[in-house]
Amino acid sequence: MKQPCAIISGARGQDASYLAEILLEKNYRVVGINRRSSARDSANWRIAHLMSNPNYIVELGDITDSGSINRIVATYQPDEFYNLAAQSFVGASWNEPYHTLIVNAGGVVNCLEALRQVKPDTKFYQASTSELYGKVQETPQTETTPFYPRSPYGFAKLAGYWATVNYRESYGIHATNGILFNHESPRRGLEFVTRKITDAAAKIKLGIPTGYTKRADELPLGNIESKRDWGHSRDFMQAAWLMLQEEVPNDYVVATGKLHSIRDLLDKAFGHLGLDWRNHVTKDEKFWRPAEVDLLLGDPTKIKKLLGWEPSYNFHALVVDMVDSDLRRLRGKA
Ligand code: NAP
Ligand code: G4F
Repeated sequence: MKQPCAIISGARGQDASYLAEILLEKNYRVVGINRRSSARDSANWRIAHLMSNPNYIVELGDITDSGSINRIVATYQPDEFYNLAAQSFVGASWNEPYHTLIVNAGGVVNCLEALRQVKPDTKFYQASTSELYGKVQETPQTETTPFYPRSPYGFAKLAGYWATVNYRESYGIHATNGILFNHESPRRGLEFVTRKITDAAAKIKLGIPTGYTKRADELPLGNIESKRDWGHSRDFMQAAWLMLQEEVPNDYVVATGKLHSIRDLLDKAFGHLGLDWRNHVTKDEKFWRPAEVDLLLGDPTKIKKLLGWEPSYNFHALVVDMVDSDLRRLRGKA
């Protein structure tokens, strides 16, 4: 049997690192696309362990540069293309709205065009998001819930979502949207609230300054009233792979179906280390957003029924995994 080949854009990101592991375990040839970074070695920390695998190749490319994507598709003739590249931080999207639009919408069109022109039978996965629901119109959110994005990140991703549907309907491309709710892991970026909390809790436990203010044990946060449906990145990338194994392209919500507040997260993370977060958390306007998404809760019935997907991590296991991992990483620095 011919060895399958998959391209993953945004290869050094959280999700791409887990997806590459999943595909390599299935004997794929994996081509990761990374944009140039002047800090290449430190930027590649999530995929450093994959670099010596002969089935893992890294190519320099940027999804806003159509020439680079066309070249990579033409060279590798992939069976599957996972577009995970994005300006993925909602908070930053108000500071860089145009850049966010170009990457999160224009970049999707570049990937789809490359496939249409060069390899139209490639199966395409678009990393869509629960941020499309924004100011939610019903709860829980399903594949048919109307969208109401609340940020430049959200409205750019909305265009990416519809570009994916449009290339499916216009050209018959096997193009699928995974509408993924928040998913985290020990590899999550430190700017996202989950990892910001688990990292700070571990630092406080070990007596290492959190680094936010002059007070060594302070954790400044924004709106801690918001609620999310948090799962694990590895489980969610398993769902992405399952979607592209289907004959017919489709759009799927991926979520745990369980709602938790940031207060629950603080209780769990600090509590796991015998700490009380109320002694450390302060409010800082800087971390508030011009428009907030108060609540996101997904209904994963469709993917469970049609693809048999089940998450293996619950909220407790996810938070404990993240806190323990931060503790292990930081112990050498205490
Ligand atoms: P992440 O860790 O921020 O990874 C995104 C990657 O995209 C980064 O490595 C980044 O490169 C790369 N990138 C940014 N602009 C690029 C460009 N123009 N060309 C090529 N690469 C570019 O995010 P993630 O959590 O793994 O998320 C993966 C995807 O899923 C994103 O599209 C995100 O919007 C979407 N999503 C995530 C979640 C979630 O909860 N994690 C939920 C729904 C949807 P640098 O390392 O150079 O910055
Ligand atoms: O962790 P967050 O930054 O994630 P957010 O905005 O939900 O976005 C993530 O999930 C989306 C899927 O729904 C993805 F599409 C997106 O790419 C990203 O992965 O913020 C979560 C909540 C927000 O309500 C925010 O206002 O936490 C609140 N929050 C409160 N204090 C904070 C902070 N968020 C951050 N990042 N930092 C704070 O200090």
